[in-house]
Amino acid sequence: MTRTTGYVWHERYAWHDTGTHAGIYRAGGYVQPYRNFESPETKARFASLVEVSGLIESLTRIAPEEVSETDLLRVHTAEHIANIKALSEKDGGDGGDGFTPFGPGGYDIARLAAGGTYVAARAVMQGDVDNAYALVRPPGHHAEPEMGRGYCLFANVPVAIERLRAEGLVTRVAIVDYDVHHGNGAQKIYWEDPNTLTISIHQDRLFPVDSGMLNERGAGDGFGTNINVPLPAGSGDGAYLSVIDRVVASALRTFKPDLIVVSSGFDPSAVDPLGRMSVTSEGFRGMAERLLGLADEVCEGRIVFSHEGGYSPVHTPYCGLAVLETLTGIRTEVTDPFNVSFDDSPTRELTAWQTDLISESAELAEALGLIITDSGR
Ligand code: 3YP
Ligand code: ZN
Repeated sequence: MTRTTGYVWHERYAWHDTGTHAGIYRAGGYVQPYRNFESPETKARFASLVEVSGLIESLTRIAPEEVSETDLLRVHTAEHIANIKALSEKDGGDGGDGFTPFGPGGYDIARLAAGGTYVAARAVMQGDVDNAYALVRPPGHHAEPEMGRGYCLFANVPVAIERLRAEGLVTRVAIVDYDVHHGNGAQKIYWEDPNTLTISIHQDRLFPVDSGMLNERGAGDGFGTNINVPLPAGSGDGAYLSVIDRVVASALRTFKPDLIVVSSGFDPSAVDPLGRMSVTSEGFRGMAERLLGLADEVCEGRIVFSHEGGYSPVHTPYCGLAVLETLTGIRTEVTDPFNVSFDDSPTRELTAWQTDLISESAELAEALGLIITDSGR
């Protein structure tokens, strides 16, 4: 089945300037200057492959627009917004944790990123397209109400969701985050919100090291609607697909959202410099297929992907294309050259120690059924 798929990309996303670093560290002394892992390359090369593969001809391009300060204020503090704005008007600076550099004009590009997620989600909710992918930069899933964190200035996904809510376009939303790092931003923002289900699949204690544990389940009316799946390092396609089948599927069927938003990070890739996981482009394709199937089941196919991390400039484009091919239902003639090195690798298979953790998460997803019934939500 082919579908109409919205696609957001803007050249200004590549102009977000993370400066001179050695990966994540500051250059200087014996640290030779290089670029930041979060450089334009990964995303710009993904956008290039979308063009060169020809898939662009089958996508519905959607132009992003900057969200306003009012939009940001639904999620962030006035102090945080003013701080980013002031730094952006001078030489740039850091988002708040020492790991979130940005250059002059970074405030506007970050608003264009949140706006990219917003226009993609709006197009899906209005039925202009069946589904959508927002290839935005900077990412958003670590940003918290009062500070930027881990390359993220503003919480793109929550800012988009809250604007849709303010416009009466959506009520119940599920966020599924498969970036290798914990989706601490959405967890914090929606901690007490019973109308937003937040699920994060990530490498156990990678970043932030002190969050993303199984026992973080939300509070008050939002108890039960936050589910963490902290997979052991080394998990591959088998583990991730099992998480979708055993945890995400069960939670989504119970929660019945109006819209699924995916925080799409390709840093679980087997060759990512920041993650220690082993997912191939076929693993990402399989996750996308399952997520689309679940969207068909619970919310008439309404699903939007918002790009987060992914730091292999050479592998990210193939992982991203596999997801976009799934969204459109069109297979291009592109093959991922990295697949050969993983085809027979045991790292792709589900192991017993991964299954133990997934079973614990699956219990939390099953518990959601009782919690929702008991509270009448
Ligand atoms: C590792 C240290 C600073 C940023 C962090 C990774 C950010 C990321 O990809 N989050 O999804
Ligand atoms: Zn990440």
